[in-house]
Amino acid sequence: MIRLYDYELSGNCYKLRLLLHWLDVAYERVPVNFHPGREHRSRAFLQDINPLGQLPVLDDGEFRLRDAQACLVYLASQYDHAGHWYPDDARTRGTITMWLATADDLTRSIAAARQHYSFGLDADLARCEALAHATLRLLDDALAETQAASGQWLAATPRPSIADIACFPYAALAPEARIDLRRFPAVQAWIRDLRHWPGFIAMPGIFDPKL
Ligand SMILES: N[C@@H](CCC(=O)N[C@@H](CS)C(=O)NCC(=O)O)C(=O)O
Repeated sequence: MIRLYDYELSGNCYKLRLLLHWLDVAYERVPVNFHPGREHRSRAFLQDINPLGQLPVLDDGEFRLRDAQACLVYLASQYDHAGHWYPDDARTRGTITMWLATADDLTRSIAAARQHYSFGLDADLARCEALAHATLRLLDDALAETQAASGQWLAATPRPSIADIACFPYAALAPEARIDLRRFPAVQAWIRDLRHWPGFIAMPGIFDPKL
């Protein structure tokens, strides 16, 4: 059985919960007391689970993987037999990988500022805000172009891909980092579309429109 080292409020952990749910793959959640326990920085966690002191971490039997984007690639490659989430086409995979890298800029900016406002952790807020705006601008321009061509998804796939899952949580959680999404209308439309994709599940701060 897959084990996910998980924290309910983490957008990076939520990416994996979303894909596992959409793939209908059973897994066990191993809750990590990120706040206030800071268990991810404990000696035991650093020694035995992830030397980077970060979540998520995924175990599939003996195989262990850290980094949400790496885990998305693994899960889609291993369990999505229809190939919907990580289509086997060179250009699409190149484009998806480009957005997987961009997802980390949303963690460095929006997640960091959100941790400051929610948990009181230190953050360089001016730097976070500048990087958040630059990254959301990149997303908004790309999505506006796709939407003008009647598409919806980041890698111009007919259905959402792991590129969308990787970038979605922290874009959607931007208001918790005091980033106003009204400047990014194409991003707002894409957030709405993903929330309406059949089988969507929520996390605190990102609501399920069906509920
Ligand atoms: N590149 C990593 C970043 C993961 C990351 O930063 N996760 C946050 C939780 S959302 C974390 O564990 N931060 C550790 C800390 O802030 O001490 C990934 O995508 O998984």
